[in-house]
Amino acid sequence: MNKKRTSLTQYLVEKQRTDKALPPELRLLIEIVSRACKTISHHVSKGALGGVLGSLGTENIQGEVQKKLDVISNEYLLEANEWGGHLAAMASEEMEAIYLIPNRYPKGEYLLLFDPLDGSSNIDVNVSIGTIFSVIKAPADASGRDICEADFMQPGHTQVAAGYAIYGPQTMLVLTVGEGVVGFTLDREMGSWVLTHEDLTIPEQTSEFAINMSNTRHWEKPVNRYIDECLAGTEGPRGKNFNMRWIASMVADVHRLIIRGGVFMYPWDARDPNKPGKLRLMYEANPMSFLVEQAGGMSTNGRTRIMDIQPQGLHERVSVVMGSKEEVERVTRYHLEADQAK
Ligand code: P6P
Repeated sequence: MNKKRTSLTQYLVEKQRTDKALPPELRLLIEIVSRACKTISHHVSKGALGGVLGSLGTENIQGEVQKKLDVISNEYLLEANEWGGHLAAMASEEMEAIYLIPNRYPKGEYLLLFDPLDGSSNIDVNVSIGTIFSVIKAPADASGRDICEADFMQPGHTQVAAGYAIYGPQTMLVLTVGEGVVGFTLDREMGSWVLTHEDLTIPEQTSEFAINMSNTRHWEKPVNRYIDECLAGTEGPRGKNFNMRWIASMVADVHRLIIRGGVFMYPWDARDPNKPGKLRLMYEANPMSFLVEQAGGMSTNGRTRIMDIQPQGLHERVSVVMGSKEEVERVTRYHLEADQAK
């Protein structure tokens, strides 16, 4: 007899029975997003055969070249979620303004934010990419009026669910509703998400860091101090050797540290001093921080907990240091020591 397989639906139904953290509308939202991710996975895996590679010759709100799959993925998530009656509005990396639920559909109490296809610069070279999503509740006073961007300006600790789908050798869905982190692997033959990682936990210690080293000369001194100590290996103050990885796809780099530990860093750098960082707070750093903290890790902007940052704008950027607790604590301590020495 094959080992019993728990589907995403069964996991959510059983969680809903035992746990207030999963109201029916939130369960529906997660199932619908997971179904959209299955569709995106299908198109991503077709690659050149599906005529979906390459760029559109347009730019998104971020000023980044839009890949065909960026726009296709965004449309799938909008179409999948707009009719269900569980959402009041959506927001996406690919759209400047928020997306209001059309009046022909009922509205719900949740706000969904997403990066429909993160790491899309990797699409054409067949490297893992992913979809990141974050769920918050619409303000209580929002019922009966149109949602506005200000309603999305909630710190990351207000999230009620977050997750990502990673389109790699396997397609996986990694999810939290605030009670730990679970992982599902897509069974393509059956078209179902199967629970394969019941309790994802990040080791507090690690010997692996992920950062784009080509920016070394642009970093703040505390980042140089931390990385230099890692590179000094056993002869340095850390007394151990470190390994480095950089996939340049946040979903893939963070998935690795959730599975086996590590620290992921995209710090502020002097190339564009007015930008606090490259990654976006609302639909990249916050959902990933929720998952990392729920898996026992830590996530700061180098100085303060990312999920305590009060957002000022839908597409604002943030410096990111997240992963194994001991390393994030060290990087953050170095920043605070440098500030005190000023
Ligand atoms: P760089 C992808 O474009 C992304 O937004 C993240 O997924 C990734 O971590 C980062 O940018 C990579 O940036 O500067 O190394 O290309």
